[in-house]
Amino acid sequence: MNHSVKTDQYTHHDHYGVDELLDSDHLLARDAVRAWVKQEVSPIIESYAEKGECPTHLFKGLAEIGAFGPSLPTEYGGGGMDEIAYGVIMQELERGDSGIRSMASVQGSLVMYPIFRYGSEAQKKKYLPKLGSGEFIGCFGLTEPDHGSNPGGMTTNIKDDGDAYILNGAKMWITNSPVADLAVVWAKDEEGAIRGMVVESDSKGFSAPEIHGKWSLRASITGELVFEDVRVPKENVFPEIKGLKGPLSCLSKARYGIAWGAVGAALDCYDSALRYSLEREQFGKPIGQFQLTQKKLAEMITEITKAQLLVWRLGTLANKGKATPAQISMAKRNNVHMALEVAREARQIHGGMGITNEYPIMRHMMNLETVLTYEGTHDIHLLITGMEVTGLNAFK
Ligand code: TGC
Ligand code: FAD
Repeated sequence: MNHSVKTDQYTHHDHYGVDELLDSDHLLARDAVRAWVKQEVSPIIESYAEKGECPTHLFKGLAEIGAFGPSLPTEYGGGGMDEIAYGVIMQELERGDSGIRSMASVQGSLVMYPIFRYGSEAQKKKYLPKLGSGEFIGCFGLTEPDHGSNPGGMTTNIKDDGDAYILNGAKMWITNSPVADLAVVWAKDEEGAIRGMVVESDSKGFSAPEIHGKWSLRASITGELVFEDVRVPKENVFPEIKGLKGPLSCLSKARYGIAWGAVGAALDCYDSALRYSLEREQFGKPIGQFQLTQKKLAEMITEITKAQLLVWRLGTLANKGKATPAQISMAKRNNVHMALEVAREARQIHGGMGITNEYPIMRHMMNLETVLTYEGTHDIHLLITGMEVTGLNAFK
């Protein structure tokens, strides 16, 4: 398929000297990923999004720039960096496109991380190096057709059958499932405990039909997972972890990356709007000279700056192992919502041009509608914060 090519004019915006809070490794990682996005993603992304096609050839490049599990140990296929490096990498990827960041989030935080954290030594050795190098693509199956915000209600189940379990059920909205070599799947055992396992996609009874018709995250591939009497060898089940805290702890890792990533999408919208406001003239002057345009731009960069500081602080807590799930929820909710608002304001500044694929705005805006919903919806994260401040649980 032919894809048209675009030039990326992005320049970085840092109004509070946040770069001074980063060390040389963070800056090196950030600049390398930014250069890769400019060269490999920006020229083609509008075209792939328009056609609703995933640029799967980028998986290898993502592996090469260290986007899969940046903060996991190198001996297990990760990047051996800290949590802030992981964050800045996600920010640069999502500056390119939320779907590209999704490719990396799922592989690193929802497939490699659970195997690293909960897998047996044999599982780690078998899967992590190949996932880290992009030789294997993974996906994460938690959500079901009837259980999205409430994954604890899942009905996908395993039954003991000697040296294997028999897996039955279905998962819905699974990023990368149609192209995955393996899936990390969460299912209930015969005692009703949630267990995690690695299911290889060539197993008999495994299928992953693609979901079509998305207006959002169009450059990311999404599918179902259907299990019909799939035999899962017992050695593929995570040995110790039981209960919802298994998958939720992986979500904490991925939500952290999204909180950083959303700032990237916002920065790209702001950057485009600022440049447009200086170039576009109406009534004999640049539209950036009108007070109402300046109000929009000033508010956008103020909110972006607050979000940059929020994730930097979250990163310093994460580096000490002290970032709580509730703190991560607050940052994910705030930053994704902020990015969506920035995209909407940027769209207005671009006038009619803002609805076209000449500019990245509508693509980011549509992508962010998914980001607002997956990994816990905006309102679920609000209720997590509400629970923390009141001590009262709205879910029970
Ligand atoms: P609840 O009783 O509160 O908790 C069950 C157990 O889990 C523990 N826990 C966590 N542990 C680690 N990290 C977290 N973030 C945790 N949140 C809770 C909790 O302490 C408890 O432990 P224990 O020892 O007492 O058993 O569970 P609940 O059933 O009441 O549900 C709470 C709720 C609603 C907050 C939770 O279920 C939730 O977060 N729902 C949202 C579901 C969600 O985020 N799904 C995401 C699917 S994956 C996805 O979207 C990938 S997109 C990929 C991409 O393309 O980027
Ligand atoms: P529902 O849970 O049905 O929610 C519908 C509405 O009800 C929402 O507004 C919600 O906030 C609200 N609501 C629900 N409960 C409450 C409550 N207690 N109080 C107030 N309001 C409430 N999942 C995976 O497992 N793996 C993936 O890789 C993955 N990738 C995805 C990719 C895409 C493109 C999308 C769109 C989703 C993906 N998801 C994935 C699923 C995603 O996590 C779910 O869509 C999300 O958790 C919400 O579930 P739901 O869509 O079933 O909505």
